[in-house]
Amino acid sequence: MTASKLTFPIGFEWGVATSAYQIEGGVLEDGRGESIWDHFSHTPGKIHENESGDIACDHYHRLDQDLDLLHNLGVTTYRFSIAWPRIFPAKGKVEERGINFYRRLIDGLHQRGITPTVTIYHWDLPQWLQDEGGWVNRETVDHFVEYARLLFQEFGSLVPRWITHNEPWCTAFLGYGLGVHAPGIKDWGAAARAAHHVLLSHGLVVKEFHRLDLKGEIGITLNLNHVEAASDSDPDRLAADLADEFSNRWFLDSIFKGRYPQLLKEGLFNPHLGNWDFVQSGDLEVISTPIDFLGINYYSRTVVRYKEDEPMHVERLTASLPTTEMGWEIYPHGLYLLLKRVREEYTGELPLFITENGAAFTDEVTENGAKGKSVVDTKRVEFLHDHFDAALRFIREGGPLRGYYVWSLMDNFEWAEGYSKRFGLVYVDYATQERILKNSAKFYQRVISQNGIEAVLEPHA
Ligand code: IFM
Repeated sequence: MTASKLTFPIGFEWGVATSAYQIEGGVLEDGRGESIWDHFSHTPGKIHENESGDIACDHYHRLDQDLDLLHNLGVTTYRFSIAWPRIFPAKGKVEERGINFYRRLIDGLHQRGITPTVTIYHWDLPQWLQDEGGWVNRETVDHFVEYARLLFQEFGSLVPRWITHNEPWCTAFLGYGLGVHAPGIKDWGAAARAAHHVLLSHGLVVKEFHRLDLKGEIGITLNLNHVEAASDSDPDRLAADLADEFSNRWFLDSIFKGRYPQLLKEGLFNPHLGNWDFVQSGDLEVISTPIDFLGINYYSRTVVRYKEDEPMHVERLTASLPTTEMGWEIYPHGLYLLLKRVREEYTGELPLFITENGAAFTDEVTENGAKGKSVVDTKRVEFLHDHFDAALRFIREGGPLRGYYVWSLMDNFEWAEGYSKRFGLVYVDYATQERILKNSAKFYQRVISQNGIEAVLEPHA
């Protein structure tokens, strides 16, 4: 029996995503400067087993091989980020060799018929900027605009889709609030300030892009969460509202409505956030400069209940559904609900992209003699199938979802988790740098070539 097919619209874009620090390695090559992630990962005790991105997937030295890998997968677009410290290794210094690396990458994609999607900032702030306060310092905003302008001048005619920031929530709150990401600062006042400056830099770069009258499109990628209350009680619903403001509306309201959400302003999160004197007149108009698309990273849902003595009165429940290796609940329906909600409340007919979705599972390489090596990652195949299905439900209701980038092309440096979590479609043997296509990569090849999925996943897949 052949399962029936669920087909995506013609022209739907299929991609994979990576980021510079997570795959490139080559941290001392061609005049690259230090980033906050070099600094942080070299500080003992910050990263799982004190690992770092020094070598990562050695992508910097294996560019052609990895471009062929992308071609082999059949993706129509590739989302990667540019390492700011390769371009501006020191204050006022531009490094041509860094620019040349990305030119080779972009040209190599075009030669293989793959459309580049560039993330301008995926967390690797130059350390020289952190030494001046990083995102807490408003002047970093001007440096970001200068950096983006240079990228637009160099690559503006070659890159049709630009993403200003990847997951500003993580930049601000993991980096400056919880301190579990670089630069490792634990100060919620600083985190709120950093969040505002990241958003401001986003708006100014969008303006700059339009001022230069470039042909492509520009947007931002947010990590959004489907938040649910543990019960219908008023306190639990308030907790869900608070969690939603903190993880979603802080960014959605400011970008799409030009205001910060109400509960935040009423200070329900305080005293942790300090005061809001960093918001200057006109900032929110800049932040809400119209964009051409919204990128959404979706991984899981969050279920919360009210707890008086929790810092934000929000307690996150432990998982009740099966989880990935990250401990994140597997909840594909949340993707559908989230897309629907974002469209209804914020974006209307604005194009949407899933700029990241994927899963970490424990993978094992099997030797099959003459047939070579394989990785039977059935859980990842099921995960992707069910999330594609959820996306398709949204599209069938008229939802303007234009493309999907799976996280990630290959296993890589998973930030504080080091190399312990594997998100790739392609397995990386870090000892030899061998790349091995997992079954999920083969599944994705079929999805792309058929522009669709089977209605019910067949057991062999
Ligand atoms: O690896 C990260 C990526 O850098 C940003 N989004 C989430 C991924 C998985 O944690």
